Amino acid sequence: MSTAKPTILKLGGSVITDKNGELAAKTEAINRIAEEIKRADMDNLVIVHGGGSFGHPTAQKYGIQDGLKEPSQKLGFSEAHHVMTVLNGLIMDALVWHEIPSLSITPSACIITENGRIKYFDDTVLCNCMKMGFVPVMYGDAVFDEKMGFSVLSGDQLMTYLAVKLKAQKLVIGVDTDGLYEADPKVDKTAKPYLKLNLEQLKRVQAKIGGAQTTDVTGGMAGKIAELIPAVEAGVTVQIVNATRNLRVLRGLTGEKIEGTIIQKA
Ligand code: IP8
Repeated sequence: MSTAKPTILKLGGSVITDKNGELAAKTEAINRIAEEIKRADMDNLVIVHGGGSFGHPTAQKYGIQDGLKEPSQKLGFSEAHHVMTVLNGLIMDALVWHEIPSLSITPSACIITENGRIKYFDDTVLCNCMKMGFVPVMYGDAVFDEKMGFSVLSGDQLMTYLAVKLKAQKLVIGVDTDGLYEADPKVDKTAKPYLKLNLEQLKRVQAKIGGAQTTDVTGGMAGKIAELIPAVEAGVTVQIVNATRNLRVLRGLTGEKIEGTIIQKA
C-alpha cells in the first residue's frame, strides 16, 4: 500500500472533447494522455474529467443546473448523466488499454448536493480503490440535489473537494491554454500566462476577472478560480498545464519543469 499523498489530475472538457461539436470526443488526445499517465507511473493518482460537448449541451437543453421544475426534465437528467457515462467510457477504454488499473466511480451514485454544492459523499468505494492501488476516475455529472431535486456537479468543484478531502499534495489541471492568463488568450493574443501565484495573488486575479464585464470563457475562468481557492488554502500545490500539448500532463504529474501556472499557498 502506498503512503504517497495523492495527486489529482483534472482533464478539462475542452481537452478531451471538441466543444464546438456535439458528443465529439478527441480520441487521439485521450489516448495520448492515457499513454502519458501510464508513463508517469504514479502512486495514488485520482482522475477527474469534465463534460465538454457531452454533458453541457444536454444539461443546458433541459436546464438541469436550475433544478427540477417540470417532469419533462427528468428524461434530460437521465440523458445528461448517460452521455457523461459514454464520455467516461471512452476515457476508461484508453486507460484500461494502456494497462492502467483504474475504476470509474459514478458521482451521481455516491454524491448528493445541496443547492449545487456537495453535501453527502459516500467515499467507501473511492477509499477502497486507493487502498488497493487502483486509479479512481470520476467526472462532472448530473446529480441529485437535496433542495433542487437535481443539479450539475462540475468536475472543478469535485477536484477541489477531493483534493481537500484526500489531503492531496498536488492538483494538476489540464486545460487547452498554457496556464492561467491575465486575459482570455483566445481573444487577446498579447495576453501572458502567470508563471507563479500565491494565494493572495490568486485572490487578486479572481477579483480582477470576476469584477470585469467578461466573455463566457473568462467568466468560466472566474468560476474555476473560485473553486480552486479552498484547495490552495488547504496547502495543495496547483499546476495548470496545457494538456493539448505533448508531454505536459506527464511532466506535470512527475514534477518536471514545464510551461504553465503554479499556484501555492505562500
Ligand atoms: O465540464 C459538467 O462537468 P464540467 C458535467 O466539469 C455535466 O463542468 C453533466 C454538464
